Amino acid sequence: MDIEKYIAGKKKVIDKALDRCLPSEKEKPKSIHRAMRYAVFSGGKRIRPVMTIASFEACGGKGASIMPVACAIELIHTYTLIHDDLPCMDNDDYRRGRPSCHKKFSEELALLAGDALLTMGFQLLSDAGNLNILKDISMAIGSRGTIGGQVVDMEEAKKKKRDLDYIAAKKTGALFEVALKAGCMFKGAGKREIDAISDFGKHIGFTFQLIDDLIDKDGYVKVYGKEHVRKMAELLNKRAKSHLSIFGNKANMLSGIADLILERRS
Ligand code: GRG
Repeated sequence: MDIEKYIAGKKKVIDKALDRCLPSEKEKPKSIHRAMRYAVFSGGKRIRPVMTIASFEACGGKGASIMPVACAIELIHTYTLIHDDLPCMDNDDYRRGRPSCHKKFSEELALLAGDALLTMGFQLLSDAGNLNILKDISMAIGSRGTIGGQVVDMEEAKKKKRDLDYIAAKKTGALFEVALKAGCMFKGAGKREIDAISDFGKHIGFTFQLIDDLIDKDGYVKVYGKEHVRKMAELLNKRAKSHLSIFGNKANMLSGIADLILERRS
């Protein structure tokens, strides 16, 4: 199947599932439910939950049982974006071309909407009923994962020499890796498959960050220059895909996603 069609199809299914699990805007307290929905339905690519589903399928999984895990990953991702935009963090007025959550609502509501999405992510993970996944996701997004990456990014923002590898691995890479690993674990795959998917995740998480830096002319691009960073991304893409060989054709969609990440221009 064509990769773009595959992603568009999965995105529709994910959006429907997210719509079903989020409280209605009419439910009390309406303000926070509006803020949560505003942040979730604002044009995100859904690349992480698509990868969760694609890794579940690469391990032989079929059907909708993976959806709570996929939705949890997207809700957690959305929480990080809301909090990242807050005045005390990056202070961004816009996200995905629209006013950021705190600009549209208020700082207090945006903070709480982020907290509520994170909490709902864990609620969905408990629905999925796999304690190992719950533990891995908790570790990936805590102070040794995305939050740790955010802290180092924040503290080193003005320094000349920043630990870009740590920031990329934790702030961006950890959620990519665990999104992929969770799909595999949910199918009950063995250690060999889980390790291969994790290695794939590490490499494409890093590629995603390099491409993001190329788009923003920031981070690695400031240190190494455009051409070198593009070459690094191409190499990482190849290495990422080499970890998929044990899955044969079943990993075609994951491989296609890796290529799309490399080709992203905006
Ligand atoms: C816990 C406050 C807090 C932050 C955690 C992940 C993170 C750290 C902050 C997010 C901000 C950021 C720019 C991270 C780098 C990764 C990245 C480019 C995220 C955007 O991901 P896309 O492009 O987003 O997949 P969409 O809009 O498609 O959902």
